[in-house]
Amino acid sequence: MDAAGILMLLCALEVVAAGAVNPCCYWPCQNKGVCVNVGQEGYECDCSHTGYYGENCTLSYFWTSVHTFLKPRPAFSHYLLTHYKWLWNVVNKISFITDNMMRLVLTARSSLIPSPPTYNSEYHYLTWEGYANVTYFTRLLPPVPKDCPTPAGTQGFKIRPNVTELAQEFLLRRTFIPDPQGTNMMFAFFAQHFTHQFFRTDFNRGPGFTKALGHGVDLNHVYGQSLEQQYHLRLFKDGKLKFQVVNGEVYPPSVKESPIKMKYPSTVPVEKQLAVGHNLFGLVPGLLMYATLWLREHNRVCDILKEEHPTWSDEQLFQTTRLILIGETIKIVIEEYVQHLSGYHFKMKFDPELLFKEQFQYRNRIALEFGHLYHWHPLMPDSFKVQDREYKYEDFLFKPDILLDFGVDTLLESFTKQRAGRIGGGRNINGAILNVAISVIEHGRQLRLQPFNKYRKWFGLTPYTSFQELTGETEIAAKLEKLYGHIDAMELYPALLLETPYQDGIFGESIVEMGAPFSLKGLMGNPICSPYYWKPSTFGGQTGFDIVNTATLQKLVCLNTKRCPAVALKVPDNGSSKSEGEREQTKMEF
Ligand code: SCL
Repeated sequence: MDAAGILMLLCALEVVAAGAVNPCCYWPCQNKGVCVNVGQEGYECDCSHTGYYGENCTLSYFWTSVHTFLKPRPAFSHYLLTHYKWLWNVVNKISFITDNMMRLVLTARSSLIPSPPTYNSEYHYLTWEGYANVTYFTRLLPPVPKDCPTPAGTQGFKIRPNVTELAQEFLLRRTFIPDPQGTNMMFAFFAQHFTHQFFRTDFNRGPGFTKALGHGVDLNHVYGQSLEQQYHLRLFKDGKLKFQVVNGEVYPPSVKESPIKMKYPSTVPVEKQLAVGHNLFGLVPGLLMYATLWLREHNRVCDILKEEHPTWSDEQLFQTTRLILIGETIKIVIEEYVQHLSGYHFKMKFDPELLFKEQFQYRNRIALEFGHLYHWHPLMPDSFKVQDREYKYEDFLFKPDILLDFGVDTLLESFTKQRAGRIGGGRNINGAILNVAISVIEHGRQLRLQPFNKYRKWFGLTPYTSFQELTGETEIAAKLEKLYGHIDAMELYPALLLETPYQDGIFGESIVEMGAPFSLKGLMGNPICSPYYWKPSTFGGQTGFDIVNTATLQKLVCLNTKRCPAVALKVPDNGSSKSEGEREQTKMEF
């Protein structure tokens, strides 16, 4: 008998000695019913508002059955949305259809996210603390009860596979696997820059806590986390942010002018340490590049607002510009970033009015599970190409000089050309950052995340019945089965990366079906999307409202760079990126 076997036996004896297993560890309640243990060894399922009834919430009411019968499977919808381009080209021109489809996408996805938020990592039952204490990430599924026989409840082994071995065996890149959707480094750095405003784990307190108390798109990575940081970053003239001019171009100020606590190694001299809203953005030149673009955009919008409102104070110009940039960000994320990521031929639209007649809560709380599934380190290449140079990780990280020496334009060109790695399918994380994946798995265990299949169920997906079904092959599946014992004990993060990706897709069904609801809820749950905010006056009048409603990544670049390089979130395939003429047009429009 091996060590795991002995432990299992000991565990079984322990259980016998203690009397009985907490029945909720068997996850008896189906269809989102809530398990409550009653007496010494009993339980009850609370099936309220689930559309189901019966002891384990397994019996469906009539309309639930009708609904379930009519609802297409996610894999089917995804197939339709990513095929028949010619059909979508027609559909996309009929606003009656696209508006209704977009509304359906938004409501169907958002309805999977509890709002107001429910659990956090401290409580497996509802609490006022869990609701009110925004220093926690919320939790879609409560932690596995501490008295369960195994980390997955009752299935699988008591001891989880060694994390380092797991990562090295299944996640470590052998040879670079390019993303079949053509995703480039421009996308990868956008993702990193954008998401780090709401994924800011407070590691001093633990992996269940966050420093980003806005829980959404508040642009704290541009404006700082606190009022103190914001004041250091502001010029206090015409609403603008502080900046410095290097080689005739505008860049973020150094920490000398903006004394905020940035994280740089001591090898970077103080005058070279750029100060931006997120204290870790000195890490990657790609992050500093986006930080510079948004800083330039902020000051550009301030000029436009000041022209229209010469009487406005610095404060009003600053605050209004911030709202405009939040709007621009959401517009670009939905219509370009999510558009690209989804691979849909259906054209996504950012229009808050689509939800005005729907039941929708304009609030958001970042979930721990969202943070876990967004660890997209496979995107990172083996080396970073800038013009004719190629940088290894150690020569690229914490090198703000790369931005200042080459300039924003050159980085934009280079990052648009370089292909990113495929996220799904396994074995595609560069060794230099494998430690991050290791930490994610460790945190998942520490936080007692429920097993992968439980998340599949929550999002309306059928749980996998075998590792073969998960990975779509036999070799890795067999190894996983040996390590975990049962598919119902498989952990969330490794499963997301090891699931068979969609055909020519960046990742598989689970990342899409779990990521899209969190993502869209976070974007549309922003207060600027609510009826009292979503009007021209919020953005300083029609001009500001137009800036939001016509924002594109290409415009963000063109209006803030000298050369106006062609950019996109995927590598150019002959003729897909904008022509010189079209870009001239973009420049002329302003
Ligand atoms: C998606 C996302 C964020 C994370 C993971 C997946 C995604 C739609 C239609 N979104 O936005 O695929 O697509 O929302």
